[in-house]
Amino acid sequence: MSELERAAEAIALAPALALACHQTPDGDALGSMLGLAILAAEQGKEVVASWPDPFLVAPHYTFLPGLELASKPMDYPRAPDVMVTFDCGSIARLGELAQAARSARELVVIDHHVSNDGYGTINVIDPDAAASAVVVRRLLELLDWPLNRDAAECLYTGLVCDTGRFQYDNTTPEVFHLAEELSSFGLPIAEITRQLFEQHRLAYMKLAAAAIERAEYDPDRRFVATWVTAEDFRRYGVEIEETEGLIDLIRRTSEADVSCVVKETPEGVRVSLRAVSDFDVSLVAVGFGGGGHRRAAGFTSERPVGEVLAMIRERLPVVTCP
Ligand SMILES: [Mn+2]
Repeated sequence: MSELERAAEAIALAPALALACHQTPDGDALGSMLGLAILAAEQGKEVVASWPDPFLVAPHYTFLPGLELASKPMDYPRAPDVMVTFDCGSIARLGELAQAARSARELVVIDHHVSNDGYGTINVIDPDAAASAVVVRRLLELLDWPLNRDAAECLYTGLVCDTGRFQYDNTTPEVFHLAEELSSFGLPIAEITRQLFEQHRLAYMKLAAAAIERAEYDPDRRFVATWVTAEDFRRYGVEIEETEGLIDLIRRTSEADVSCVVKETPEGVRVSLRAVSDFDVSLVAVGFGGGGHRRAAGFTSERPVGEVLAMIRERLPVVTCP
């Protein structure tokens, strides 16, 4: 039996499912989890869905159907019979829900992070899948659970987020086939796009302007980096969840192969890395205890911003220009 078949069997037989995705969930983490949550509830299963504190959703994801099925991590079962994690590359990214994951009888891991270490009892991990939502769609096929419009909207969100709106090189024919299938449920594509990518509060725009203004470029490494301090968040009145797309502005720098945004949080700094060259930024992130993909990765650290940036720079190749 394949891992996908084992996952489908475990999920099909379970009267109750405990679902979880990674901390500070993105569109794919939320979309893949909520998509399955909606359909499992439709099948008459008892569903709990959560992610670690802070139990918040970035404003651009608040439209997602199924959020009403989510509950706080403190209300999560301590030892679920069958638990399923989505888009979560390591057990550490489950935060306080890691304990439930360790105590679960069956832990199904649904993911596409190349850095995933297979912490489940059943591991459905496909690093070639463009999104965890793609893996969820394959699972639904085996389960023979029909899609509905709400679940399609969730999976579409995962797909469009993790392919950078069908622009990254993970945008395969399978991605377009799935997009076609999902959009056929009458999804409001323009509305979803604007909500996800095309609107921000002016306060965020001003914070982003300040971050771009202070960006530093290292020509020897073709590396561009900027940072947002705790003071910036205060001054502009912006929450960290709103700044998820900041790295997508910085990575447009045409001189740079690798880009980075460092954000100060009360628990330390949060680092996002992107690459447009063949350099694998997930290796840098793993070196700091994080993870991700070749071209998009991240980690957290308790070191100060300047120190973290210096350490990243040390790990980047010096590019010799002809
Ligand atoms: Mn993902």
